[in-house]
Amino acid sequence: MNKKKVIIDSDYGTYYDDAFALLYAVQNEELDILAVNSSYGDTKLRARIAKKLLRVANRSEIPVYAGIPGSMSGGAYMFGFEGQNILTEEDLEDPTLEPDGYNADDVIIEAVTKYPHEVTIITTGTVTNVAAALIKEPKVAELAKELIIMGGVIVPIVDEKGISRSPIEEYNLNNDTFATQIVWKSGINITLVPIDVTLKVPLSKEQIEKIQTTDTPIAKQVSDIISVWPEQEYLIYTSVGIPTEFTGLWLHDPLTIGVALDRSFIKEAKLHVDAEFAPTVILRDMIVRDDILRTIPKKMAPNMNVAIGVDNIRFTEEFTNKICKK
Ligand SMILES: [Ca+2]
Repeated sequence: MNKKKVIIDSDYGTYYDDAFALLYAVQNEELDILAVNSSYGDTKLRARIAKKLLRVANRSEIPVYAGIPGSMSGGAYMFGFEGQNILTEEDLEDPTLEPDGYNADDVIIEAVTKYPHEVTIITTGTVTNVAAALIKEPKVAELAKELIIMGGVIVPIVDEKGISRSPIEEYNLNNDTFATQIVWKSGINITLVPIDVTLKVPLSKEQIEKIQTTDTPIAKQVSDIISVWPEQEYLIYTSVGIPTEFTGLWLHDPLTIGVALDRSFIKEAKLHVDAEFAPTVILRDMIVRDDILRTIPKKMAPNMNVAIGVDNIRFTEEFTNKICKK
């Protein structure tokens, strides 16, 4: 089988879904995962989380590289619960869970140079490591097959209560605005999977139950992560000044893996998308506002592929089945 070569670059630990994405990826034999990179904030800790997840999945042969700590835009948030129900106290000291290297950006350059036009880079955190690779070696833009990004907001969505569930300032791109602009302008072949589309793929109650009643190491790990997510979500929202009840388990990051596997999961459009940022990196999620579109200049040529719809039932079923696969 001609496997699809991918690098998965992510901010493991903040939300549940990076872990879900990695565990979903390793359950797909058609993916050749060349490397797993960590991004944003404490990348050493995030790499350790990825190492542990790969150990749980019995895929410790996949190398994990810590990326640039913090962000290019200065500062980074850590919530303090990163790795909860993934890393034990012993895991924090385990030398076999140290990253395989601290040069995620070089790993990107090496992979696309070794396999020109074959490597799909998937980012489900900030694009810091990709930006660093592009600064060191601008040819990465031409040599990479594709960059699939979970991030951004194209069409804000408003729920039945009238609350905007798609943040005005989407987390991944906003957490490193400098890196985002480098990547945007590089000419690399981008497919953007924005949060307004990933908010259409929550796991259903039945799908969660199926995972919770499946007795495999991977399904059990996902269940353990699910069990602490309501309290983590509460902490995240209250830390940005918006108390909320538990809302859902969206497959934000796993959808990028789904797109790498099968593009028919999404409906796509070629759009010109620009990045708009607030003058501060303070999160201002959940502002009620439904009158904006993030796609701007009509007269400008498209600069990326954008997911504008998703086959949510087929994707969430596929995800659940793969997580529960023996
Ligand atoms: Ca993420």
